[in-house]
Amino acid sequence: MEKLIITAALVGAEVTRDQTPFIPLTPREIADEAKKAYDAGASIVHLHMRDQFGNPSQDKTLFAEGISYIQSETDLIIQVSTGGAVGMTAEERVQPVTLGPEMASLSTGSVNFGEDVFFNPLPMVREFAQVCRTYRVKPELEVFESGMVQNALTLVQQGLLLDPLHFNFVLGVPGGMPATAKNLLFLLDLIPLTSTWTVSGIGKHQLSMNTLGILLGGHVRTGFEDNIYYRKGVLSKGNAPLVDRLVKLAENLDRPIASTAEAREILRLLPR
Ligand code: KMH
Ligand code: ZN
Repeated sequence: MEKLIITAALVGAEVTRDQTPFIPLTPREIADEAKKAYDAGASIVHLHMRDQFGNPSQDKTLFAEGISYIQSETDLIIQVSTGGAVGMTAEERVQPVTLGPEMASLSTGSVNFGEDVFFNPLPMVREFAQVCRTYRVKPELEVFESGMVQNALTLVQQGLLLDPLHFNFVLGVPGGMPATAKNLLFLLDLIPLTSTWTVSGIGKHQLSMNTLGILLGGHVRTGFEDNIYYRKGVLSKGNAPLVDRLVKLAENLDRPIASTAEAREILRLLPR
């Protein structure tokens, strides 16, 4: 099996300070959290930003500030979000890709998202894929339900996504595909053999989905965007403890952790 790539999704768009005092909000706090996750063993950070009021923002200048702190202190692979928060416009969402990070998330279809809809019609997905190509940014294809794999393969046929693809199966979002082993195996059957993949489990499903990812030879995403608890009823005191428990688990399961250089090679990221 390949070495294990751990992604830390540090912030997300939905978690608030009321839910956990440990969520980082400012670019400085997010960068400090990134450094701790890096020291614990993460090689990628999936980034969202928040404005001065703690609300989700895709403002390019906030991303530029956070990324410059992170890059001065770590060798982390930066993956910006193009998902932002539900209700944002396409123009708002795509902004951070124009900074030319190594990676960006790209959801390849719409999905119910709790009481809302996370809106990703195909023309918007095409546009985001095109911007990624222009800035030589590798998309991480965010899959919340199986139709999104089909859409990704359509974009490959249209020359907008290039082999090898990298998928992130985000399982357990209310309205999306439930976080079960059967669903993960089903999704794995749909993707091209040349693909790499990672798995994210929402809330209490984070650890079980990550464990499956380690066992099945995939990669794993952890962090506050998906889950704020270390165990039932106990908040995690940061993103780093969530990364650290995966490092320990992977060691026990004989799966070495990828360095940032190794992760770049596994994902075939373009040199910067
Ligand atoms: N905040 C969610 C609506 C992504 O980053 O690409 C979408 C999301 C996906 O977080
Ligand atoms: Zn995200």
